[in-house]
Amino acid sequence: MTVLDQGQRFFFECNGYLVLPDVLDARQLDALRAVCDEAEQCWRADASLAGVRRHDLDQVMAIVEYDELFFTMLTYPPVFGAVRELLGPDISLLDHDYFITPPGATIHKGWHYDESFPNVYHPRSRLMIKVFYVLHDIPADGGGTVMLPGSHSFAPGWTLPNPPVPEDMPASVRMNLRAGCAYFMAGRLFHSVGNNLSARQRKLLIYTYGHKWMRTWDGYEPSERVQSWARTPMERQLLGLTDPYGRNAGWEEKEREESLEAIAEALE
Ligand SMILES: O=C(O)CCC(=O)C(=O)O
Repeated sequence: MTVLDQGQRFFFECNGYLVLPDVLDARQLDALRAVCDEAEQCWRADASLAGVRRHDLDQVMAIVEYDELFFTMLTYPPVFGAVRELLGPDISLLDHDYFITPPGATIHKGWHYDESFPNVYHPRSRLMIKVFYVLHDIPADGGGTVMLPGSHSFAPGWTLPNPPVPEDMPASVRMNLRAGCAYFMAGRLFHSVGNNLSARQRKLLIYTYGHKWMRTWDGYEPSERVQSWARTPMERQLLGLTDPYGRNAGWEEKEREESLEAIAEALE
């Protein structure tokens, strides 16, 4: 049985992104918000902890390091299962962050794509998928990610506009979503952070998945503590602890159940 139905699959193939509505229930949201708040406090109290500290963005880098719940969410079946279907069984983890965008944060010419490898023919390649968990409602003017649907398959050489106001990009869509939704995009999809003109902080938990033969992004190599949390072959594969060219870890009914149990335990 597949996680994505045919309509979702076609939507992703055509548009390069997909929204998964209401994948987190109230209990999961509460638990994730609580560990995010703790991580944020710890990160603010220690300037040596990695991240970006800017007027328009606080990026707590390597969020998985802060709590085992972030780690268990790596294989959250409704989302991970979908991403694995799109990337393939050699899936791995490349980076993971917690983004806090303050009210009033504006972005000038923020359009870009994450996957910029000049020797790859991108329209037919899928190297990365970035997953965003929405932890608090994002209103229409709340800085939701803006995306240009279908741009993941634009041929090399396209010169894309980069309007000063991200939302002015023609044909773009905004990820103004309610808490509990997740969305993900292909690494080559053209996108931008939106302008947060609302009075609320925008808070997102972000995981980027790639293939196990790709290197983990610098600064995201798992500590021994995080490595010790990896109990299943898939968790070890995600952390880059298996042979990059060897057999892929399984993800059958048994692994999905184990993952759900681990999440339930972490929520207790
Ligand atoms: O924060 C966002 O909405 C988008 C983040 C982004 O542009 C990125 O992670 O590459």
